[in-house]
Amino acid sequence: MNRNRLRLAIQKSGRLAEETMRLLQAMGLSFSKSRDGLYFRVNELPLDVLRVRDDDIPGFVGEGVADLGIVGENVFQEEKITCPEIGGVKISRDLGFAKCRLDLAVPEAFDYKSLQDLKGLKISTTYPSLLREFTEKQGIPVNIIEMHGSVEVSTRLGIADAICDIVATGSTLEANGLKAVETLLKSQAILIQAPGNLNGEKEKAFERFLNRMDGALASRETKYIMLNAPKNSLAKIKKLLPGAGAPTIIPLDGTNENFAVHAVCREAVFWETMENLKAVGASAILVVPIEKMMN
Ligand code: PRT
Ligand code: ZN
Repeated sequence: MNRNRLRLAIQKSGRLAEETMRLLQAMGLSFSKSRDGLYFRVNELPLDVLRVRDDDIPGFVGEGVADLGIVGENVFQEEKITCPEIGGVKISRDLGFAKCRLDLAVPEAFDYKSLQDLKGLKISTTYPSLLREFTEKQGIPVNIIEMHGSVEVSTRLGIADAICDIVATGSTLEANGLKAVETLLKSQAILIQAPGNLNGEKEKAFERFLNRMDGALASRETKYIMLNAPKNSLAKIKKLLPGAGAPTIIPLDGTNENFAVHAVCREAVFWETMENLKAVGASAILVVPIEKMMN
């Protein structure tokens, strides 16, 4: 592997893998397998992609094995507490996918009022460091049982009184007769960056990488909206367009009574927004995705 090429560590398979690849593809990147099959070479930038277990990503970036990593913030924060090398690693972007929470949960029948109720109890988790930090900060001593999977069944098995686990929709908790009572961390996929400066070539590659990533992230939410409206609706319509700068307003029929309004909306456009636009006089409303964007 050529050390003049930027290195990005991503999850090989699992909940982050697919969305991560989709983001890289949305950045216009394509890949060829290295001769030894250990990593992917990106064709468009001097960038190599290492595919590893997510738990190894913060450490690799901290030790400089990789310059960049894409990982869940929960894993990053957990590893950061135990590994001093990760101390200088920076979060450089929130990526908006793999959203979840690290929650404390107790059996449905548990009459939970406050964290005090967990004093001295057994809590099983795959995130012992975050749990220890949280309970110590709150001054609640607990007995932490570290597990490497199946945390959600540990109360039924009598291994623990409560659990501390990742929750997304909440259906796993529900299926196991548990209820969430506290949130320790809100998490999503993040781009992390090694401490220290990159040398010339890599610095340039990183800048291009970030520009493309920002473009891809922005265009994911951003929509192009077109509609027709009578003159007296224009002011109200401008106020309703979510995250739009100055829209383009074009007279439709030479009468200066009816106009076409075109705008780039930098926030999600919901059905409700369209209904509100219609209610103030807009018609023929079209919302179309933007494929690429660069500012
Ligand atoms: O093999 P490798 O070590 O790389 O992967 P992994 O098995 O350790 O992790 P993986 O692929 O399961 O998850 C990767 C990351 O996805 C996590 O670190 C989180 O940042 C994020 N993520 C997002 C989730 C979830 N959503 C999620 N729902 N990680 C785990 N879950 C599990 C959770 O542990 C629980 O068992 O799903 C269940 C809860 O889901 P709901 O929808 O029922 O609430
Ligand atoms: Zn893992």
